[in-house]
Amino acid sequence: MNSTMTKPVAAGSNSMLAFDIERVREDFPILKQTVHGKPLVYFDSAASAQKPRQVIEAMTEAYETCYANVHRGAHYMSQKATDHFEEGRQKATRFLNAASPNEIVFTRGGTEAINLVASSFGRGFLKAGDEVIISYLEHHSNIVPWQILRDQMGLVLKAVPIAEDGSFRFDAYEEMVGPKTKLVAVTHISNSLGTIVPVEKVIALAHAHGAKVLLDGCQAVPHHKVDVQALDVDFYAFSSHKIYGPTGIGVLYGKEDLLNAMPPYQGGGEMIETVTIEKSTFQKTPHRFEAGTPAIVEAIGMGAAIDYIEDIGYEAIAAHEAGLLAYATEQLSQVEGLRIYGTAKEKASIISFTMDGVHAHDIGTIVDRTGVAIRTGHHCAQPVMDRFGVPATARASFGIYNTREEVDALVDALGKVREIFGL
Ligand code: C6P
Repeated sequence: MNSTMTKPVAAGSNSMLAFDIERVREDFPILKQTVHGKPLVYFDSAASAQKPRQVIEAMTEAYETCYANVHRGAHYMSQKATDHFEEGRQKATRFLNAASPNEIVFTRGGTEAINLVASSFGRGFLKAGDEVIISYLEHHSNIVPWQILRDQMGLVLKAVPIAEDGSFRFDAYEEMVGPKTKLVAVTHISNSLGTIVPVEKVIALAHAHGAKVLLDGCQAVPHHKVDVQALDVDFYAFSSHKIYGPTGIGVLYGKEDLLNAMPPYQGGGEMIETVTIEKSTFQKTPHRFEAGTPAIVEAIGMGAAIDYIEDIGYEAIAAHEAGLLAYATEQLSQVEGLRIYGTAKEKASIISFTMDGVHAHDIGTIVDRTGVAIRTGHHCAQPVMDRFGVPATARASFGIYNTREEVDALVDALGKVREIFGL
């Protein structure tokens, strides 16, 4: 271990006095594992991030001390569980700087949050001939729901192309958006290339045409502070498991008036005011959209993950990850025959690459034998692969616990790939 691992790499006003990578790594028990006899190097945080002890302990404690169903029982334990569950919503409110907890709808994850908007806003506010704009950078979760809705309702679906460096073609978007545009649904940061989309400009232009905006923030919130009020965005979706929290829960942020005007998404317990056999009336947001028993302990765990990120501070996280990305880009660029996809000036925490003469899956398998975990394939973003004419890439994605030494381990492993393939 050399000195760069122990040196504080950043200090921010809200952050720990100094960002201490060793201390951060201590929080993640899984990082002590060895894989194939080698220390685990986890470069797959975009697929799902590892969990700090603080999250694991908060969830264990919830099961051991305050578990019951929420919003249902008059008994002590149900009220205690409800308080902790709703505290998770308060934390998510603070996390996104939403105006009210009523704007935070718990979902199963980012995918369900987007489907909720497609289904509910779509049925409530769109009609045949209306236009929805997405982009070629999208994860399948922000493509397929709109295709389904298009086919059901006769909508027109348009997609903003990607430039050669992987950036969002704002010039093309300017041409595309118009009076028929009713919704712009784009990613905040691309999960396959790391491109940061200029969402402020995207939102301003959409609003100038009277269109609403949904941002898919799944790949953004692990890395950047998001302020939904400053953005003036209408909907924002993210998953807990990518911010060091548990799976099975995510958030749909929506402006309160808009959510209250939207029809329910699913019917069931807890989302109603009254039910007779003839008809039902519905609660206001957020309960209107939360039918059935929710992910109770997961909401508590997500709250702990939010606390964890905020304790470290986004300033420190961004500085650490930017340093890592720059270092990894420089080191990987020196590997012969390696091509990086997505070189936009504004990008975060992802390096997607191919190697001449080697399939991405072979890269993944060989580096795994050295303990390095990366994702290979289309990353649920096939239109991005098509844009660059490749079936798959290898993707290294970075989180708060990664180090430059781990990048060196990846570079060594790629040397082995070249050796095995006789390159
Ligand atoms: N991307 C990746 O390896 P869910 O699966 O609902 O938690 O999140 C879906 C999703 C939506 N949008 C973006 C930008 C995403 O990155 C993801 C999840 C993971 O890149 C798993 S496919």
